[in-house]
Amino acid sequence: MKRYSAFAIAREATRYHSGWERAWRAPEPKAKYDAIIIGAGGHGLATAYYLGKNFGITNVAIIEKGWLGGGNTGRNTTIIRSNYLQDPSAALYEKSRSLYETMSQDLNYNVMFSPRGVIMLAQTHHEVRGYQRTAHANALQGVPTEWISPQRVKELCPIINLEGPRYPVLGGLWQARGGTARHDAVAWGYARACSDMGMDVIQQCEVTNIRREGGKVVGVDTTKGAIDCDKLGIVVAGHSGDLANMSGFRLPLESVALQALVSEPIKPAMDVVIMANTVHGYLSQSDKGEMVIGGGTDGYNNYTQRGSFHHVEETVRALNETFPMLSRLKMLRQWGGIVDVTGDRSPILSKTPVDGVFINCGWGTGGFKAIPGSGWAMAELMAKGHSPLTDEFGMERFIEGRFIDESVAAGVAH
Ligand code: FAD
Ligand code: PYC
Repeated sequence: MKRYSAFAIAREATRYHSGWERAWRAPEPKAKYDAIIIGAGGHGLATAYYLGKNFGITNVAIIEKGWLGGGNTGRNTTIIRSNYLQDPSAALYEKSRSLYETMSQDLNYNVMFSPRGVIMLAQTHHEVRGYQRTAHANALQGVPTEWISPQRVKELCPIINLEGPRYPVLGGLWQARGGTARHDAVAWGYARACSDMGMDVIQQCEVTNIRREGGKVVGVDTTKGAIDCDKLGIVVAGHSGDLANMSGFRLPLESVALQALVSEPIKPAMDVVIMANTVHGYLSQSDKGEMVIGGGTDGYNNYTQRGSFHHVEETVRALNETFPMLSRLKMLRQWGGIVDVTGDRSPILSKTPVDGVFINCGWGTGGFKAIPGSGWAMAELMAKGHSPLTDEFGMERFIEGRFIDESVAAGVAH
């Protein structure tokens, strides 16, 4: 595949952009692969990419029932940070954040990583204690974060109102190298790189059954026919429960909709990301100028990939106190994704009771930031049967009572 470069853009500009190749092939499935990944979201594609890049396993298919990146990966608000409390989480999320730093160069695809900084506001004394504790934990883990005063919050984000009548701003947890990236580009960049390594990204192909023989996986049935494999990775976020059912085991998670919305575009108003977890709202500004806004999950389990009016009202009402300028903006569009939430708000990267079947799920409301690190770790788990980054995240932790509690870090969304 030809490399993207400034030279290529100049060359194509002189010939009406007629020379660009397709970014990835659209193959029909082969009869058999060494490994199949179900789900062409960011986590599935990244898993396939690192199987090839780090372990030379390229006879791989990534099977997607819709279009690649059309699940939560293309619906999320793109906040990237690694300010988690527990050591195994910090290791995984910081690995991921650091891979984002060089992702555009590694994939030869501009994912628009923007380390503009993330503030998690403290608006109750409980949150002050929680975030100061996280800042201390991060210092021990080697993750650069900092507890900052209300005045520093105001310097970093002049449009904020520190003196809200109910929840004045008492400080914040600041991660200067956190930020955002372009969500579609992350999926597209990985898909292009996978296709370039000879992998098959098969879209519009739903997996309907997992075939097993003697407790071992032998293949999948799909809407494009049966496909055999030696190893299978299930990476389907909100549909993980369905795929686990097909494999004959159950998962300790719930599926629920998480919604977001954007305002009309305005001139640059803020150049950091702010999360206000007490009131359930968060905010950043996209490169197009839209204010990107989200709140908490729907209060009931559902598989709805769409927005609802009550959510707009609740979320914008919550944020208006702290960002009064929002009250003068028109909201443009809203949407939803189905997120997969575990009891300890930490993911599952695990072997399963079926030999050869591995599962990557439970990222809930916070898995975009984790895409490269999760793919890196999951590929190692699938290739070698073990990864230091996934050791603590096995599904057996829910039987053993060995939870990795990240309810404070997951914050706004649960
Ligand atoms: P997905 O991108 O959902 O991919 C799974 C794929 O599996 C889908 O494309 C689906 O079609 C496919 N699939 C399902 N069943 C089958 C089947 N039977 N056969 C074939 N394919 C199948 N995270 C952050 O870190 N920061 C944020 O700011 C953030 N904001 C969010 C805002 C919203 C509104 C939402 C919904 C989520 C947000 N998240 C955020 C969470 C993040 O989006 C997810 O954790 C992450 O994208 C999950 O990626 P994935 O690849 O596991 O899943
Ligand atoms: O995990 O940082 C996050 C997040 C922000 C909004 C939704 N998830």
